[in-house]
Amino acid sequence: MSVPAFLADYQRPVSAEIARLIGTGDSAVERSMAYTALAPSKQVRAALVMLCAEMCRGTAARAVPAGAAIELVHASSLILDDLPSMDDAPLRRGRRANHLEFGESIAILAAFGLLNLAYGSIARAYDPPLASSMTTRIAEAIGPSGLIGGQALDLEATSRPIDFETLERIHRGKTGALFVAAAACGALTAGAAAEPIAALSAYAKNLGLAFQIVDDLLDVSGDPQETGKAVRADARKTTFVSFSGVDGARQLAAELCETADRALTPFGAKADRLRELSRFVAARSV
Ligand code: GRG
Repeated sequence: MSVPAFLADYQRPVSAEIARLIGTGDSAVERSMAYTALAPSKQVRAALVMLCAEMCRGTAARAVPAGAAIELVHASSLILDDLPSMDDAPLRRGRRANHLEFGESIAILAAFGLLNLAYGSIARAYDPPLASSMTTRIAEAIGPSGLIGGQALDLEATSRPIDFETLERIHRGKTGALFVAAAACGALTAGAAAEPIAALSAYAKNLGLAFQIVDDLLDVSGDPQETGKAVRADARKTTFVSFSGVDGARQLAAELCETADRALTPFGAKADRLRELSRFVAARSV
């Protein structure tokens, strides 16, 4: 299944904001930042930010800086994930990995540059109390109980067998945490109360894990022309597919998307785009 048509409406302003933040790219590190952050991608996480803002009577326009910041964090994590000391991946977003193009030192600096752009842009775009709530959520999502913790566990797991609970913990951290931060930040830009933030976070938590399970499926059977990544890059790892088989993993992703959709009940028909997003996540080929 290809991306929902409405994603393009969210991608355009987010890409423009990212380009504006990175600037003209005169230095190698800026070119390296732009190379990954502006490469063709789905920008699902930014769309989640903006859709969640709209869910809480906010506007997509006001959520653009938050969406761009979440995508900058995601791009930073992709550069780090591909490094030789991490997943050692050659291809990303249909291009040679950042470190192969710019060298490892510049790639690492570019990843830190993208993170700092993300925090700085939120601090400038929103009033201090809101900026503080959002940066707290993002910092928690990146930290030892989120992306960094998940990645560390993942690296340990390449040298030993792991159980299903550990596999789930790895990916709730590596992938799920940023989805949850995206949903919460979107809702926060709309001044949402705790209850809708909790419902949208529950949606995003399940969607994020489903997204990762389908990522594992695409690693086995995806088309590199569509995914922009090498296939069987995870052959050495325990994945949802090696654990549950292709059919089992597909079933699990579908169930998580159904659970995600149940969290949308309070929003009624207003949440139809989020339901379309979960249908896409369950069946995506990109
Ligand atoms: C300090 C930010 C930071 C991270 C350090 C390296 C690391 C810890 C974490 C790695 C997290 C990671 C890359 C998880 C994989 C998530 C995933 C499924 C990526 C693919 O996402 P898509 O399909 O890709 O949305 P596009 O290219 O469309 O954005």
